[in-house]
Order: sequence, then C-alpha cells, then structure tokens
Amino acid sequence: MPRTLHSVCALDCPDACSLLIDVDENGRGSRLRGNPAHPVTQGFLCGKVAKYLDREYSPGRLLYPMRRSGAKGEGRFARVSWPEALSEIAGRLSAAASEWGAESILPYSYAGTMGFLNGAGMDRRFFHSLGASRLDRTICSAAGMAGMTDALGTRYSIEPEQFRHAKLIIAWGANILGTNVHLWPFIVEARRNGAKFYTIDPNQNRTGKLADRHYAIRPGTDAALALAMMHVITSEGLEDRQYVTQHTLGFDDLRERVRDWTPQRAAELTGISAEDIIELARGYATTQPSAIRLNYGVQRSERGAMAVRTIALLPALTGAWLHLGGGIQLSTSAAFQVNRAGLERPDLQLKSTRIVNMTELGKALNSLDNPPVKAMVVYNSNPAAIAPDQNTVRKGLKREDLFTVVLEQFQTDTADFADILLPSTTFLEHTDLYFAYGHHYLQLARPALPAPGEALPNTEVFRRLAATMGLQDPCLKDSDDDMIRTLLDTTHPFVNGITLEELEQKHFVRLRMADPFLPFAEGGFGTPSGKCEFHAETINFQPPVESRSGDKSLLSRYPLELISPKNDDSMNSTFGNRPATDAQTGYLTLHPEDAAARHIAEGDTVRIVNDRGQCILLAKVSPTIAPGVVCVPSVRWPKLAPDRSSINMLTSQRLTDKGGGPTFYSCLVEVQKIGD
Ligand SMILES: Nc1nc2c(c(=O)[nH]1)N[C@H]1C(S)=C(S)[C@@H](COP(=O)(O)OP(=O)(O)OC[C@H]3O[C@@H](n4cnc5c(=O)[nH]c(N)nc54)[C@H](O)[C@@H]3O)O[C@H]1N2
Ligand SMILES: Nc1nc2c(c(=O)[nH]1)N[C@H]1C(S)=C(S)[C@@H](COP(=O)(O)OP(=O)(O)OC[C@H]3O[C@@H](n4cnc5c(=O)[nH]c(N)nc54)[C@H](O)[C@@H]3O)O[C@H]1N2
Ligand code: SF4
Ligand SMILES: [Mo]
Repeated sequence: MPRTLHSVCALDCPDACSLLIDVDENGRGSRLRGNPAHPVTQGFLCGKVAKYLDREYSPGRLLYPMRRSGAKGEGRFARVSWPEALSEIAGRLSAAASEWGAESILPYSYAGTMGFLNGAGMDRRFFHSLGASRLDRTICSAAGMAGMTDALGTRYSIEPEQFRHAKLIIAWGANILGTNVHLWPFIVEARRNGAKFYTIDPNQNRTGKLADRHYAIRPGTDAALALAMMHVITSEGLEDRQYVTQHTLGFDDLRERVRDWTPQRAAELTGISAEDIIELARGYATTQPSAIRLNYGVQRSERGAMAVRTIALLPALTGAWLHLGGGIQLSTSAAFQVNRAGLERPDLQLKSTRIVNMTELGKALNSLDNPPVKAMVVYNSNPAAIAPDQNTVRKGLKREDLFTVVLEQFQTDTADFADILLPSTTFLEHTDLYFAYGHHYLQLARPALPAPGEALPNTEVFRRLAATMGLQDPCLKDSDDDMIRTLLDTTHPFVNGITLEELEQKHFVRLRMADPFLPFAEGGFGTPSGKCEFHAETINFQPPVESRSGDKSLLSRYPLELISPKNDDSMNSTFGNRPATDAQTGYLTLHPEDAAARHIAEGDTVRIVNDRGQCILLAKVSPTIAPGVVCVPSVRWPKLAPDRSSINMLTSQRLTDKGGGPTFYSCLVEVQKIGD
C-alpha cells in the first residue's frame, strides 16, 4: 500500500527540516517534501534535498564491506563479509593499541549526519572504552561558539519564528537563501511589514542581491566594523540606557575603549565608507526590534572568535534583546540540553586521553608523536575534501603504516584511502533523534526505506565492533531506543518530560521553553554576574596574518584574499558527485579590476596558487565580489576534477584566536591565467 511516512533531514544545516516521504507499494520512496505542519519547515525543502532520492537510489551507493586491493588512495577494493571486515578491524586496532598504546587510534568524524545517535552515540562509547585519542570537533563552529560564550556567558539565540516581528534585519556573514532558506519566509513577512534587510559580506551572493543595502566588507575585518558601530552608538548616546544599566557591566569602560574606533579608522580596514558605517550604526541603534542573523562566515577567519564576540555585544548596547524579534542568532543548539554525557559516556575512559584538533589533521597524521596516529576510523566526514591544507592531509592518508577504516555511503576521496571500507545507511534508513541549530524542535525519525545491500547504521557498526573486540561495558549493547531514552533522561527544564512516546506520536516536539523565547529580555546572561559583561579591556582588533593588512612579505607574493563559502546547491562535499553540483564548484569569481590587472576574462582557465598548493578553475568576473577578494564555492570532490584538486589545497591549518577553529577564509593567494 502506498504510504506517507515522516523523516528528518539529517544534513548539517540549521533548518533540520521535518520531511514527508511518499513510499509506493514496493517500499520504494517516490517523493520527498517538507512537512507543512512543522512551524519552520513550512512545507518546503531546499533544492538539493528535494531531489535527495536520486542520491538514495544512486548506483554509486556502497553496498558491501570491502578491503583494499590496490595501492593506498587508488580506490580499488574487493568485497568481504561483515565478520571478516570486523575481525580485521578489531585485530588491527588491538595490535596498534598493544604496540603503541590506544591513543594511537584516532576517530575522525563530523556532521555528515546531525543525528545524536549516529553522530555521537555508540561511536563515542566505543572509542572511550578503547582509550583512543579524542577528537576536538572544531572544523565548523568552534570559534563562533567561543565568541558567543565570551559575549553572553551562554549561547542562547533568538528563534527563527520571531524574525517576522523585526523592523531591521542584518544578515552578517550569512547567506540565508543558500544555507538557511527556512529563515527566509520570516524575513519576507517582516519586510512586508516594513522591515529593512541588510547584508554584510565580502560577496554579494543571492541573499545580498535581494537586500535593501549590501555592505561589501573585507574578509576578517568584522570586529573593526562592530567597534566603529559601538563608537557611533556610544558617542551619540544611542544606547538603551535602561537596559545597559540594568543588565550590563562595564559600559563606561567600553565607551572609553571604542573612543578611538572612529568610522574613518574602520573604513580603512573594512573597505566600507565612514558615512555608511555611521548610517548603519544609527539605523541599527534606533530601529527596534533589530535582529542580527550572524552565521558562521565571520568566524572562519583568524580572529573569528573576537569578531563574533564583538558583534554579539551589540544587542545588549541597544537593548534589542528586550523586543520580540530583536537580538542575535548564531545557533539555537545550546537549548538542546539533553543528557549528552549519558549518551557519550566519557567516564568509560580509564584515563583522560589526549585530544587531537580535527582542523590539524594534516599535522596529526604527519608529525604527532608519543604515540603517532597508527589507526584512524573515519565516519560522517570526508577529510580528503573538506579539511584544510589538503596536500599535507593526503600525505598523511597515504602513509603505508596507517590503518584507515572509512564508514561511508559513497566512494569519496577519503574512502579511496581506506584499508577497510564499510557501507553506511542514509538518514532515510535508520533511527535517530535530531537537534537543530536553527530552531527549537527536537525530532525523531524512524527508518522510512530499507537499507540497500548490507549497509548498516554507524550505531550498529560500533556495537558490533565493540562485541568483536570483547569490550564488556553493558552500555555497548544498548539499542537505539535505549540511547534515545538516555538522552531524554535529564532534569533540565527544556527537555524534562519529553518522552520517546511523545516524539513517536508527534515526530517533532518543541523544547519546553517559553514560547516565544526571549533569551535575555530580563537579563539572565550566563555570566557570573548574570549581566552582559563587556570586559572592554580584552576587546581588540587585529587583522589576520593572511590578509591585506597582515604579513607584508606574504602579501607581496599573494595579494588576493580567498574566501571559499558554501555553495547554494551543495552540502559541503556531500553532493559533490552530482554532476550539476560538481560543475558549480569549479569556478573562481574575481572583481573586474583584479581580472583586468591579470588579463583574465570570463571563462578563462586560471590557476589559483599559494605556498601550500594550487587548484585549476574557470574564471568568473563580477563586481559582486569585493575588490582584492576572490571567491570559490566549497567544496568539490578532488577526484572528479581534471587536476584532482579542490580549494582546500590552498587553505591553511592555522587556528582561530580562540576555540581552535579553522581559518578557511583567511587565506592569501595569487591567480594566474593559464598559458601566461
Ligand atoms: N547550500 C548549503 N547549505 C549549507 C552548507 C552548504 O555547504 N551548502 N553547509 C552547512 C554548514 S556545514 C554550515 S556551517 C552552514 C554555514 O552557513 P553560513 O555561515 O551561512 O555559510 P558560509 O558560506 O560559510 O558563510 C556565510 C557568508 O559569510 C561570508 N563571509 C566570508 N568571510 C567573511 C567575513 O570575513 N566577514 C563577513 N561578514 N562575511 C564573510 C561568505 O561570503 C558567505 O556568504 O551552512 C550549512 N548549510
Ligand atoms: N574551503 C572550505 N572548506 C570547508 C568549509 C568551507 O566553508 N570552506 N566548511 C567547513 C565546514 S563548516 C564543515 S562543517 C566541514 C564539513 O565537512 P564534513 O563533515 O566532512 O561534511 P561533508 O563534506 O558533508 O561530508 C559528510 C560525509 O558524511 C557521509 N555521511 C552522511 N551521513 C552518514 C552516516 O549516517 N554515516 C556515515 N558513516 N557517513 C555519513 C556523507 O556521505 C559525506 O561523505 O567542511 C569544512 N570545510
Ligand atoms: S539541507 Fe537544510 S534546508 Fe535542505 S532539506 Fe535539509 S534541513 Fe532543510
Ligand atoms: Mo559547518
């Protein structure tokens, strides 16, 4: 009988859509659509997931466990059975542990799925029991999280539904139409009621083109802009006196601190004129409710944490938090106060093991010692495309003495480096519980489709591996439902009382928080004083080393600033094997002035280069990118490119000021026309 089932989009996207899937009489999915009942999904999907069934039923799906039969990285494999694969992995991990110590084993995963169980469930229990190295999962948002916490003492954000009440909305390093499209209807509604919508971004992308004002900022200079806005606000007395007095600490010091941050000074750094900065600051301070949608673009630069922190102080100055629809949103994830410790069981470690920063995978594989990394298990991630400084990463992955296991749905570049390659289910095929980083609904998904071939969920693979290795703790046998009940077992008021049964029945459940949720209307910051603490003495701006105001000698060789933001039709590398998506990520956009100086015309083949590597792309020439900046959408599958490269051949392993995050968008390069 044809049926319509519920699911949840598991991709690494703030929207965490509630899905409906039509399944025909043979159990085959025939159509995916957004759930109209979900207040944020509102019945529509982004373009890339509306056609997800092509990925689900792709002939490229991995179906069986396989063992490497060719050279490392060559991608040749022969089929083996699950018991053979598991016993080989168990044997190799045990051997590494006894010869080098268990810390020679490194898990490597990120957010291929945002499900709690398949993202951070049985895998964590398994590696903690082994005593493996722990992974610091910094690759996306670590600097921003640190910056928000410095500003607010916590990371609560305003919710998407309330943007409809705003009168001024600023998308600050946020490509809403591309990466967060379910916020857009609320912005449309606000604008219909008279709201203004501004974008602050080096790239005037689709979102910027629809803005009332676009501010073309230079990469990595956002803190300078925020400081100059504070200068205008405080010198003109535009702050909300009452909010500042009641709910903040250190205002007088802050006013002093920003006194020399004149709009002129910031204009020289940011490329935005002093007049524009003054107008923006006045407009922001005097229009309420004002909402800032800060996304992660700002914090992928060298001083990303400070930039986020400085921006996140603005709503406290103007009292925007007081108003329904006012404040700032970076991520709503902090509201999902489930019992993560119960899920992940860090207590299973006999001793606290070393922590390896995933952004520095290249370093970890090539130069980590005591012990070196001898075995790596990769799941939910494609480091041979997405990690910075690819040439170093690949050198590490090629090591003959490194035993690599990859759990994947497709034969990615990373999969090509595997010694054992295991087939994984998609989110349509397994159970999971989902949080969101762009709304406040907890969601449950049950399998809607059968797994193809012998594909298994991550939870089951690690359950079986634990059994094969003879690990004893009873929690290693927990079922998926056991783990969900554990996650819900908490006294935190946002989650307490939500049950598996309720989720089963309703599919999505709002966290038990006030509706609407105004996080700081009455103060309640997560600081020792409960106030927003400015700590002006520690606020500063320094340009990234790799920027036009940075290292002069580097700049003389590599005068252009590279950003590699998300492609509208991609999900990092996840859809890189779709031909249409692959084609979109093969372009580099540069400003007409920079193109002319290099005799580059639209459609030319160009080489983008720095000391770390190079990549061949096709040129687009457009004034939508700020002068001196080049933009390449991230990120393609290197193995499908003619020169087998991606833009991450050029990005560096340098870390952000705080949080240990990556600096993908602080990257100096030169671009040359090929043939010159
Ligand atoms: N379509 C699509 N959606 C996605 C993804 C995807 O790959 N494709 N990826 C998902 C993931 S993993 C994440 S983390 C989110 C990220 O979502 P976003 O943070 O929205 O995405 P980014 O493209 O990283 O950055 C947003 C914007 O910041 C701009 N930017 C770059 N440097 C600077 C700067 O120094 N200052 C300012 N003001 N702006 C800057 C970029 O040009 C870009 O337009 O999106 C998720 N959603
Ligand atoms: N140059 C540049 N590089 C970047 C970025 C950038 O903006 N510019 N963005 C960075 C950011 S923000 C992020 S978050 C990272 C993302 O990097 P990754 O986390 O590696 O994300 P994806 O490239 O989407 O790869 C996820 C992989 O997980 C697999 N997968 C999905 N579900 C499952 C599952 O249930 N089980 C298993 N075993 N596998 C599964 C998918 O098939 C896919 O190959 O990339 C970073 N890299
Ligand atoms: S990728 Fe984002 S917008 Fe697209 S369906 Fe998934 S959650 Fe929704
Ligand atoms: Mo991300």
